[in-house]
Amino acid sequence: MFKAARFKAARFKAFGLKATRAFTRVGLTLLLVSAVFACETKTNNLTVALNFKDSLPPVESLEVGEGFVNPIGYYESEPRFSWIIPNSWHSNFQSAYQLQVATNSEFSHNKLVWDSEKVLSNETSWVRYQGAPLQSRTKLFWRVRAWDENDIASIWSEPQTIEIGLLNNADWQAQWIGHPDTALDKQPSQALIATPQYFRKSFDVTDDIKQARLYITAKGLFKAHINGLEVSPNDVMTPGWTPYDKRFESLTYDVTTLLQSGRNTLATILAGGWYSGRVFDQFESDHRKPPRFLAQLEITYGNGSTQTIVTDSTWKSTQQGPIRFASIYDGERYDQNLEMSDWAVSSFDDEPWQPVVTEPLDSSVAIRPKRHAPIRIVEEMPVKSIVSHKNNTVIFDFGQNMVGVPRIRVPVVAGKEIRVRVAEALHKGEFYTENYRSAKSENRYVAAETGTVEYAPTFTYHGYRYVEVSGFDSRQAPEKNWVTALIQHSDVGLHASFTSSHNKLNKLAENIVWGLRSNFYDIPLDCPQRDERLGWTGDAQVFVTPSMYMADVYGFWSAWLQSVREDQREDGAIPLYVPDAKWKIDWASSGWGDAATIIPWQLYIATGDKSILADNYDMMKQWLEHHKLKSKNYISNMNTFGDWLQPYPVINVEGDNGNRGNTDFNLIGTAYFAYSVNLTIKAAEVLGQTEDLAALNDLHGNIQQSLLETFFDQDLNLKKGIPTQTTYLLGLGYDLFPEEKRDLAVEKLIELLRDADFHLRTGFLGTPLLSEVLQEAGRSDVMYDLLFKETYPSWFYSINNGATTTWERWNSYSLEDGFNPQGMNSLNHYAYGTVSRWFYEGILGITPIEPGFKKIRIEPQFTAKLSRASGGYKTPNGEVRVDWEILENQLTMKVTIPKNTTADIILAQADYDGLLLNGVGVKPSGIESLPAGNYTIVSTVSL
Ligand code: RAM
Repeated sequence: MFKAARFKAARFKAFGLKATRAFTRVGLTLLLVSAVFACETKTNNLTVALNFKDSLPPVESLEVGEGFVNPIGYYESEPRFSWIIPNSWHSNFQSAYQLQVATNSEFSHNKLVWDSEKVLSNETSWVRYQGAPLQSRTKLFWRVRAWDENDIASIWSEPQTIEIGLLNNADWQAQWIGHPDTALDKQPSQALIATPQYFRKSFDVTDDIKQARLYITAKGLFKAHINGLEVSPNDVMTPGWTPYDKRFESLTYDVTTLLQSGRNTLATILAGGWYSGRVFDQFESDHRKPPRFLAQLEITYGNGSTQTIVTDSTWKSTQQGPIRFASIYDGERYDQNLEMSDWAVSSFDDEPWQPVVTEPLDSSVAIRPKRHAPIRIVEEMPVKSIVSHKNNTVIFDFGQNMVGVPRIRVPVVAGKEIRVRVAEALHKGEFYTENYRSAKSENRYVAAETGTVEYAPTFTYHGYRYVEVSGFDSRQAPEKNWVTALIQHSDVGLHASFTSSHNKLNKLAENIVWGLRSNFYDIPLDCPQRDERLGWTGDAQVFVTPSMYMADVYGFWSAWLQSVREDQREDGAIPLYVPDAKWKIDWASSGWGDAATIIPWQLYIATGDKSILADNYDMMKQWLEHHKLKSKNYISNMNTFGDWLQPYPVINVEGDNGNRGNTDFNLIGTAYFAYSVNLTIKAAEVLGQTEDLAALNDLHGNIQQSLLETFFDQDLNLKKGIPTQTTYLLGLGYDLFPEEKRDLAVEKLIELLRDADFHLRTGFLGTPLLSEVLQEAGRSDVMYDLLFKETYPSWFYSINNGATTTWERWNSYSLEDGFNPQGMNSLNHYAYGTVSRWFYEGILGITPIEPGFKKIRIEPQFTAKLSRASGGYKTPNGEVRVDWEILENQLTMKVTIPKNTTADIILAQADYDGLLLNGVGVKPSGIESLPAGNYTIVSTVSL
């Protein structure tokens, strides 16, 4: 329940009392006045609010589900609604809300579908709709008003809309269609399957259109056109990647304005993508599934009648279009000679095209609305410099490693082939693609006429910084504007804002954001460039919280978790990467499969949305069953990738490449077993699954005891194997040592760090734990030492060697020697970017005390190494910001706390005797439970 009294600002008290009385007295009249008032506020919100004492300005940032604004094609039949309290409220807290959902925007009484009535609650996020479940295509309006702690109501928000997508397979009258030559009984070759298919269908529009929706998806990738125009030019690689044996995502487009009266044409290009191209496997022969296309265009006329155009046997198709070949890993081939001008408009003669083959929908494979933003072209980047030009080959440098496709605009000679290759880095000055392994990542364009062509591939993507173009008209001198990078990623809002007084630290922060941007490509990828690009679960679990600080990625992660659930095996095993239809590697790994418990829990902490736990709770429990299956006497024997890519591994077995590091595998497995049980206990508590608690608590106790007895002596020395930094990080980070031995464990860790001259000896699993463990132990000084190290292995080592993204290995590359010759070596892996979490939680000191940042702790870790740090985090309640500056031990810190939250500010290094909060002296306890507002703190600090 809401406890506002303590924070009530005295100066608004009288106002509040008057208003409350007024509200009860005038009741309905006030509602009517509010409605009139709502119109007026459009012109002058604040002035009107001040004049009209009984109403507060409306709530803001109204969203459906994970950040959708007025969505069409929405995926839930019982949506969740969220809003935030605006800064223009004088008061700080919500004490109640009312949410209405209606079939008209006037919210007339007889049109209400659901009215929550006034609910006494401070909740502003994830409020679940409780009316009758919404059906496919339903279009509704919703609005919210809220009351503050003085029971003064806001006016209603502007009406918002929500439209449901096609929720069931039964909603589809369409059938899958394909080019007849690709029919399975014709045993199509791999080459034929990799040749894009073109489809078209013309139809008449007979009346004035009120609304038209295109529901669309593919087994493969599609690019749709209506009357020659692309339906959604910026959406690429749709529908995206899900476990295709379980589910495809459909997209919904509003195409009302693309249609015209009379003859219209719906047309599409279809390619194999992740469905039937090469994915991880080395041999193309493994992929013989022909791509298929599915679309349903639903037109509603002004007179209420409807018309539906579906993919069926009346469509025509060809494989003789200009895109001759398309592959995620290998790039695209385009032949200008085969261009079919106007192929997507009604006047085109499709006589030579063939009727398609059709396939019915498979009832065991769901088609569901896409539940997160598609990959889009989000930015165009110009070339920074031309690196070299010799023998009709030119190399362009964008100055930034990133992901997407290059668009070329180059002079060509008829009959010649232009070759466009990409690379992440140069090796000793030469174009280097070895680290792409078998991925050819090459686009070819055959020119039909001499002149200038513009071309960007449609059905592939690359991770790159450099572009090499050859075969152009050699009479022309290359210019920088010949190439533009079309940057693509899942269209998540970016709000990483950390900066400091230290340039290298800022560069590191920037590189980490590029790591995120490069690898959030419909699913969380390990890397975006070589013949891999998979949803590796271990990388994902370490990066989930850091990513939440930098971008609006809740929808991205919750969508991917659905795929993880779908791919969980009967014995509870979680695949090494998701989607994973193949299970080529038939085992689960500790630290990787634990994504099943860690990601839901971390998302719950960041958002406060219990449904993420409810949706995944069964998966979490099933994963524990798998842990049990792989352990004996509570000691795990599960396979593991270990502390992946730990530097300086001691290699005991000949032929071992040392990638898995030296932390004992069973210790890692047992620590993750315990941690996963611990998180499941917490989830059970939140969800009220009390019947599970006794057994889970017992299990946790037993694992912890066995772990201590098996691996450690009384003084926490490791009984066998090599003690590593990660050994103690796991014990401390996952709370496995008894309370009275934590200090001892910290000493052991620091001893090991000192042995390494305060350099890292940690891989994927250990590295993310360092900051949290050291800060909690009061040793942020050590964390700063590690963070500011310049030499290998350290974060700044990569910066010193020209990195523009985070690397897979601590020594992936050096300016002097070029690429590390080890085979597996990407320059764009986000795993070591987990340290960004500490920029927000440590350097700025922003952490949630309560899930969803309802209560916030602000505990910045000051250091003599930095004179300034600033940044913010977009919590579900609004932005919390911290800016601090220290000049000669004099701290000035500005803090912004969002409405409807409170914050405790803890300044361990401050001298409280002279501390001023907004000019007033306070005791340390005086900086607790601060309500929303802007604060300035001045104090001397000892560093
Ligand atoms: C590599 C991937 C990934 C890692 C696995 C174990 O191939 O790139 O980052 O999680 O191996």
